[in-house]
Amino acid sequence: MNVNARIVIIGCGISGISAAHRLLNSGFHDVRILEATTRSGGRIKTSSLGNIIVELGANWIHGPCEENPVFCLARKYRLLDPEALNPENQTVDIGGHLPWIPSDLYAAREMLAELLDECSVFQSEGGEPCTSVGEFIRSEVQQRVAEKWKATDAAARSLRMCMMSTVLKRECCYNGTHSLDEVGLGAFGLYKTLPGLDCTFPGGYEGLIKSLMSELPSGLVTYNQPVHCVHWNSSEKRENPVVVECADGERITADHVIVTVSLGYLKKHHSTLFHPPLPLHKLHSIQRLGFGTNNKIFVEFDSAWWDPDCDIICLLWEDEDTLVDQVPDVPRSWIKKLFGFSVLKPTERYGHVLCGWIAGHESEYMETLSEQEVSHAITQLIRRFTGNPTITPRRILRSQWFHDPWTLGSYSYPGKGCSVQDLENMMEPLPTKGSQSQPFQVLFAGEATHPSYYSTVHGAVLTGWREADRLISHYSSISPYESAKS
Ligand code: 6YU
Repeated sequence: MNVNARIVIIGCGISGISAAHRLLNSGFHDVRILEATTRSGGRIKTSSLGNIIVELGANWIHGPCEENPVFCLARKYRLLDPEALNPENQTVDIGGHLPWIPSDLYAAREMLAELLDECSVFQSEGGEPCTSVGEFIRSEVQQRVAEKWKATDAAARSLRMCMMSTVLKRECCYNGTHSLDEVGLGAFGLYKTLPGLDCTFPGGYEGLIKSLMSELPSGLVTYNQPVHCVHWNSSEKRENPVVVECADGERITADHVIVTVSLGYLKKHHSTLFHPPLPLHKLHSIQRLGFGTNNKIFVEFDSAWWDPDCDIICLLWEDEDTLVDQVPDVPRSWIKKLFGFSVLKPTERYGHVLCGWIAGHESEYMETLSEQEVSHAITQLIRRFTGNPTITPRRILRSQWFHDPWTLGSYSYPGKGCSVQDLENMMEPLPTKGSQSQPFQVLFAGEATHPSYYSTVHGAVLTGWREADRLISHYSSISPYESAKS
C-alpha cells in the first residue's frame, strides 16, 4: 500500500509513537508527530537519583505475557532481565493485586481483597447497591467485621481497621484516584488484568521509547510544538480537511489527526482544543471518566534501616480505624495519605532507596512544596515510625504529575456513573458518521481510550495501533489509485 494521506499525531507518548510505527510500516509516508515538550515518552519518564535509575512515571509491565504488546516489544529489544523472560513468570496470575501487604494483619487484607473482587462483579451483573467502590466497601465492612471478627478483642480489631485504611490508600494509588468514593462501582470491573508477574526495565522504561524511536525516521517529531486547536469538519472545500493550529500560530493541514493527549488535558482544554466543539455525548464521557494523581517520592539512604528481606513498608495510623482514605486537613497532615514505601530491589542495582506512594489531593498539595519541605516531612515521618531520631535521607526525588501542564494528573479510572459506553465514546472518531466518501478526520488514542486496559502502557500501545488500523483499513478498502491520490 502506498498512501499519500497526510496524518498528524498530537503527542509523542507511547500511544502516538505506536500509531506512527504502524502507519509508517503500512505504507503511509506523510506522518508527523507534534509534541508539546522537549522529549518523547510522555508518562514513561526515567530519571536518576545520583547514579540510580528511577521511574517517575510507569514502573511495571503489568501482566507480562504473550498477549501483552509491551512485554513482546521489550523482549524483542532485549530490555528485560532473564527472570522476566522465564515462561513460568508469565503464567503467574496475581489478578492485579500486587503483593504489597505484609503477612501480619492478613485478616484485614483478605477482607478488603474479597470486597474488591466483589466490586468487579457488578460490571457484568449490574444491580450495584451504591454508586462508588468506597461506599460499597464502607457499608460491607461494617457488617462483615461485626460477623467475622466478633471473637477478636477491641484493640486487635481496631488495628485491623487501621490496616484497612492503609490498604484503601494503597488502592487510591493503584486506581490513580483521590478516594475510592470517586471510583464508580458499576464500571470497576471493566479493568482487565493479564497473567504474568509484573516486571520492570532494568535500564529504565524509557529504553522502550528509545528503541521504538530509533526505528522511526529522524525529523518525524517536532518538539516544543504544543497544539492549540484542531479545526475539523469545515464546510470549506479544501485539499486537506483538517487544520492543526499550533500555539506559535503555525497552521498545519492534514487529512487525519490522531489526538493522544491525556484525559486530564482533554478535561481542561477540550473547549479550545476542538473547533467545532466535541459532540455532547463525547464531552460527557470525558467528564464522567476520572483522572487523578498518583505520585512517587524516592528516598535514598546511606544504609538500609529496614530488614534485608523487606519488600514493602506499610504505615498504620492508630487514629485511622474508621476506613480513612482522605486526610481532613491537607496542608497540615498531607503526609498521612502516603500509604507506605516499596523497597527498590535488587540492592546491588538500586542501593538503599525507598519509593513512597501518595495519591489524591494530598499528593497534589505535596507537589506545591519545595523539595526541602518534602524531604523534611519524610524524615519526620520515618523518625516517628521507627523511633530512631537519627535517620536522615541522603536525597529525595518526587514526581509532580498534577502540575505537569501537558498531563495534569497520572492516569484514568472509571468515575461514578461510568459505563462501558463512556470508554466507547472516548475512542469514537469524528465526524461520528465517517464514511468512504467522508472518512474520519479526528481519531482518539491514548490510555484513557482503551476499554479494559486503561491506565496502562500496554493499553496505550493498543490504542495507537487501533487508530492506525482504522486508517489502514479505510485506505485498503479504496482503490490503489484513489489511495495514492488522496
Ligand atoms: C503501566 C505502570 N504506573 C505511574 C505513574 C504514572 C503513570 N502508568 P502520554 O501522556 O504518555 O502521552 C501524551 C503526549 O501528548 C505527551 O508527551 C504530552 O506532552 C503530549 N501533549 C499533551 N498536550 C499536547 C498538546 N496540546 N500538543 C502537543 N502535545 C501534547 N502504566 O503499564 N505500568 O507501572 C504504570 C504509572 C506515576 C503517571 C503510570 C503505568 C500509566 C502509563 O504511564 C500511561 O498509561 C501511558 O504511558 C500513557 O501513554 P499515552 O501515550 O496514552 O499518554 C480496577 C482498576 C484499576 C485500574 N487501574 C490499574 C492501575 C494500573 C496502572 N498502574 C500504574 C502504576 C504505575 C506505578
